[in-house]
Amino acid sequence: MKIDELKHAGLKKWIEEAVTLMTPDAVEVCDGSQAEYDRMIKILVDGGLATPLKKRPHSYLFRSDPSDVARAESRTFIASKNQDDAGPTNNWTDPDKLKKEMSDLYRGCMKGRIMYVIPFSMGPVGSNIAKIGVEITDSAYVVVNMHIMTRVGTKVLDVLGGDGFFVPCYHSIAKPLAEGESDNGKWPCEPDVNKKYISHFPDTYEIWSYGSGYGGNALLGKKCLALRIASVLARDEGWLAEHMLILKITNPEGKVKYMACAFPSACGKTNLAMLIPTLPGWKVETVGDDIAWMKFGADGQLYAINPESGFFGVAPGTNDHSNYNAMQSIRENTIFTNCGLTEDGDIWWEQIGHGAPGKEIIDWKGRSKPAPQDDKIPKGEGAEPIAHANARFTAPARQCPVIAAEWEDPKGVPISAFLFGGRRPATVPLINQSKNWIHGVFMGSITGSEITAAALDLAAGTIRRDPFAMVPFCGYHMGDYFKHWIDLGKKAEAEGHGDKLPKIFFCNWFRKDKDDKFMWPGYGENSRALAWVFDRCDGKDNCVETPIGNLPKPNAIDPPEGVSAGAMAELCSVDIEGWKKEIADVRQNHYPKFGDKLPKELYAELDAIEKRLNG
Ligand code: GTP
Ligand code: SPV
Ligand code: MN
Repeated sequence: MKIDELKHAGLKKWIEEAVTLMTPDAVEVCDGSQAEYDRMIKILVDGGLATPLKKRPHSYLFRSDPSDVARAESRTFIASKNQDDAGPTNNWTDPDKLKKEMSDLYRGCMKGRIMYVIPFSMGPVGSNIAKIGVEITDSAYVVVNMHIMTRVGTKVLDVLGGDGFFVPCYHSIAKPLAEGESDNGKWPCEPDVNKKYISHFPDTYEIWSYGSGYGGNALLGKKCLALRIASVLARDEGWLAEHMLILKITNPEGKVKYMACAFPSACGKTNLAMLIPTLPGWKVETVGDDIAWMKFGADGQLYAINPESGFFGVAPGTNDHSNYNAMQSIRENTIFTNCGLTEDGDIWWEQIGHGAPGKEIIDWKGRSKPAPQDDKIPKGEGAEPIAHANARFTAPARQCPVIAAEWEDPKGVPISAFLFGGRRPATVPLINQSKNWIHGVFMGSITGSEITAAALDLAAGTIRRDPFAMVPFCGYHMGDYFKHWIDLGKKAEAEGHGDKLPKIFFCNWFRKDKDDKFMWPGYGENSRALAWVFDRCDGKDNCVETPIGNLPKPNAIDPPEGVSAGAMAELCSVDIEGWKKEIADVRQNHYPKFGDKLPKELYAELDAIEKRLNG
């Protein structure tokens, strides 16, 4: 499609401005067809960027530049007019200054390349919860990934009509081509991390990204639109845009509930969303694995949709035992980035469940290495894994064997419970129910986790507070964000719907013993905690009140194989001294960051829990 054929005058003008600034050789408006996908793939294979995988139909491996392997948080900006609107957890910069700086970079940045215009819908096309974005990009890799992760093309333009609202998203990989030059197998991007930009303009709902071609930096529907910009829209319009998976769970009697769970990046959302319960008779199905958009219905119930249509999942650690359904989802039509390549033409990564076939393997940097005999993460000095720790697969959600029938229902699914969690080697119990909504918001606000490889510029392994798993993704001041959560609860209660609010839980699959071993086997065994949550939502008498919340009664959760009764009791009890330290840290180091914007209700919760711990 040509620009002239577009019906939306504002869209046309915006594209024309971008063309003038970025000077591509040609412009194409994406129609979202299979033919278009195949054509992009051919360009990527011909350019030496994609390797077709003999073992997986219509699947390709990409190797990115070593500078471009994860989200770049230090280069992610919230450029609100008021610095105070960005808050202490975001990098703020003045929007006019940033636009000027980036316009200079964008000038001529697409020379020698094609500009692709991608109209996309976050959420089922036409759903009243869905939002439309349009991404301009010079990356065919972005086009094929957007085809999988979002709903792309002419059908979106039809809904947009002549004057509909869309979020304009600029993206460039920052690698113009000289006459006769081609990518020639080298991932194009700006290799200097400090020259990459992932910028958000919340006052005007715009996104400008420059220099990175990877994941959330480049697929702008995902973290940029569906979380950072959408969180601002949600605050303004009274709904929630959250870094949460959505799962459907059915008990042995056939009763169904839906849960939405927030864990930081690489802390187990995709795994939990697709888990195969070890508890007999229980079933889990997937609605979404990363993002939830939620609105209250006229009946006072909170309904959630998954705005995405694919999974951009962490590859290492995924195997038939840990996540069988993900392994099935990636058998075909899948894009792999930064995995190993085996001699027989398949992907490979650490903890995939088996060693690599043949004598040699190509690692994520394109080097030939001896094929590993087992799938252990290499340890010791200079040891390098074959796949990057943040290697990912992009797969269509419809390929998941346990995708829930209602995953594309435009009205969403009713949420009974929220779970917050992270990687906490100590202190935080396996599962804990909040005393009420505000106490639940308090627990969400103090969530912390060990840092993972999902962000470029943070020291993996250290613990940081990541309230609601939203620190990298909240597009405004997090003190206001906490208030938004409190207000939604108060409003529901004032309207007589307090009993329909989701119950709030705190979980931790990552407790470690003194030998640094996980105390809880995780994965499918997490169904034991989910079953307890399910029964709590039905008011079952299976908990004991403690200073930190409602914990499972002794024996309420059967220990899985390999977990002793003693370990189980430890996982489900309050570590009073540990919690005293936790609370002191929140008071001294965490809450003061939010200044006056920290809602007084949360300080009251902090006082109350401290008193209970000392009592
Ligand atoms: P993002 O896509 O970055 O938001 O990550 P995510 O939250 O979806 O995490 P994912 O499910 O991809 O899991 C990340 C890593 O954690 C993988 O290596 C998993 O194998 C591992 N993991 C997931 N669930 C568990 C669990 O219950 N226990 C343990 N020990 N590891 C887990
Ligand atoms: C995350 O980091 O939480 C992801 C991957 O889901 S990315 O899309 O790159 O943000
Ligand atoms: Mn994520």
